Amino acid sequence: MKQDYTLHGWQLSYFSGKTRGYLNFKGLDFKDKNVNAYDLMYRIPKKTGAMVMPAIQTKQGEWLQDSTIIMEELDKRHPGSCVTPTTPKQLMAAMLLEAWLDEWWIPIGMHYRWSYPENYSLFINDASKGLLPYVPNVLRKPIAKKIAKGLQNFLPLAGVRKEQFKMMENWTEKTLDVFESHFAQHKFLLGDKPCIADFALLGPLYGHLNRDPAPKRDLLDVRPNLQNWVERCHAGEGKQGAYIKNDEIPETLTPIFKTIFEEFYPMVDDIVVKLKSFIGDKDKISGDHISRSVGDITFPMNGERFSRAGLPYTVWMMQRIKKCFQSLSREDKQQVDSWSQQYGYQSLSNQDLGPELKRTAVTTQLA
Ligand SMILES: N[C@@H](CCC(=O)N[C@@H](CS)C(=O)NCC(=O)O)C(=O)O
Repeated sequence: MKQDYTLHGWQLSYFSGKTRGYLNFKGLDFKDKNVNAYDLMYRIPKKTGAMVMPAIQTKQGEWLQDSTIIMEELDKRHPGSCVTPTTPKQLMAAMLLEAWLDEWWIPIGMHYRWSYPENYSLFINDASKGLLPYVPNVLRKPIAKKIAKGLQNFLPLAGVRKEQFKMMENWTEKTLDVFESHFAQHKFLLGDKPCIADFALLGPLYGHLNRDPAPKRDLLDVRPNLQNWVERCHAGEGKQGAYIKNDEIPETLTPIFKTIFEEFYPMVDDIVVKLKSFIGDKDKISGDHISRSVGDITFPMNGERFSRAGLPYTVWMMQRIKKCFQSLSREDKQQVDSWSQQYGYQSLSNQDLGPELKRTAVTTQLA
């Protein structure tokens, strides 16, 4: 292996775009390798514990999986240009945005890809070339079509249900307008330099909304500030920049944090309720495996109610944020509290996040 790192991912994959943007920004020596069938079905599961992308392989033969952990770990190994803010409000804001962008937006990305058949041929082409690079098209395309069908079977679980299409589209247009106005004034989410949340925003926007033909035309081509941000963030720009001074959070993001506290928090609360009843009164012990989904959850979306399967993984992400909040000094906690109180949220430490969870690839266990 010539490069320090290999990114195993696809252009069309949500979390690969997030990770690639980060690697570009850090200026790390990496090879961008399309995941092939052997890596996806054999090597990645063996090395990381799940059939998932992206995964990073180091020159020394170590494997890292999970975009959040990849950024955390590589920032430790390469401390120049760290992407986690160090001031309390910006730190918590960036972590919350990341969790929301990783978890809430998945149905949005999937809906705009799979509910519009004009997107399918790009997927089939990319997936067939990626999986079976040396096999002729006539043989590999039917295989990619099968994979597409398999992925579509998961749509209802993710909340991509016909009766919710309009709700998701209204919500998305409104939210993208907020980002469009934000990027008319700022280069990145928290100033002139990207943070973990910028890379997380590449998740839904790079591989899905600005690449699949239907959403690209209808949503991104008409929002040039947002589209320019996708390009510069994925290209790794902003190395010379800095976050906004005095730990300020830009006002243009106020509607986004309103959404996080009024919609995403109730989503997490409902997963915790389902998680607790999943665990029940039985004597569970540390290491017990939790199923990937704990059943359907319902929460507010733009004044309506949205349903999808609830994933304990989301709770693990929020527990990680709560631990970080709890490790702040008293003064720093107060700063963050006075910020979240503006959204009616007394303190980030107030949220009941149930029993402590440990991540195992894409699922969780009791800690
Ligand atoms: N939390 C993981 C999520 C990775 C993920 O969901 N990747 C998708 C492709 S973009 C995948 O491979 N999904 C298969 C699965 O989750 O079983 C990360 O941040 O890397």
